[in-house]
Amino acid sequence: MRLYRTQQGPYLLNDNLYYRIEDTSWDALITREDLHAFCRSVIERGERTKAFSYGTLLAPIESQEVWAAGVTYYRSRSARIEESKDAGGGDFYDRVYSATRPELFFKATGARVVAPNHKVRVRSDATWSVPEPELTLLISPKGTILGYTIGNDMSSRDIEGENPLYLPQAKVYDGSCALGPCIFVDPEPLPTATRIAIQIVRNGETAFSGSTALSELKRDPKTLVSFLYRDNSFPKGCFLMTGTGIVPPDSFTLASGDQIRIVIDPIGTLVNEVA
Ligand code: DO4
Ligand code: MG
Repeated sequence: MRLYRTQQGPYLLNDNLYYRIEDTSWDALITREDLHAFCRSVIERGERTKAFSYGTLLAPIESQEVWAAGVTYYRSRSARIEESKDAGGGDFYDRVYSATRPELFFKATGARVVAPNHKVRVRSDATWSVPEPELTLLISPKGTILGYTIGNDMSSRDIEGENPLYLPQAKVYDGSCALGPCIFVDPEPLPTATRIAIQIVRNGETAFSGSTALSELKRDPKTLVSFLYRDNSFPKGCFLMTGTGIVPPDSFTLASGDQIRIVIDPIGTLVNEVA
């Protein structure tokens, strides 16, 4: 079951059939502890509707915060050790990869999140920018994983590589976070065979493509949530990006007009262009 936030309100899609969800705010809907059972009850009522127009799609977030986990894949650890080599910061990435406590950082508020088919940005003072395709958890106020969406944790590698203390500037700026296209509502963990794939299209041709699988994710999503919710309350729930396992080669940097396509079955495809 997939929940879409549109300009006309929330829609549920199941088995190619659409259902309109009336009389609820997005916040109230996606923070329901019984979200899965509620969506089932909408389907059982059987009041189908026409498909919504994909042009009216909004990011699937309202008042929630977006947080992100880092260095949760070996590829992210190696790329970061390499990019921070000249600054002598490499050891921290190796240590956090194997430490019990994960790296968690604040990424965005709902109002800052870019919707599907809208433009993400690279920083004007960065020279080396990449997208980070990440499985993203929707977590209830009580800390239950209710569903999944696709996240793009846009990052400035030169700024982070210069000094790890610059991480917030490398990660948090206008247009640096995209989520969508929907919330895949499932109380069960996604299979470890689930693939995350990215394609970056420049002038009609693939400039970079790559993929990974959830089996490469070093941390259990539930453990990431338990650290995030330790001494931290989220009355409106929260989204947590689980880290990237795909980093383009060092010669690659994003350019204006690039189209970023991130696919995670069974969630869908998140498409954004670079402004
Ligand atoms: O350590 C810095 C950020 C890591 C990150 O965003 C990732 O691994 O996805
Ligand atoms: Mg990331």
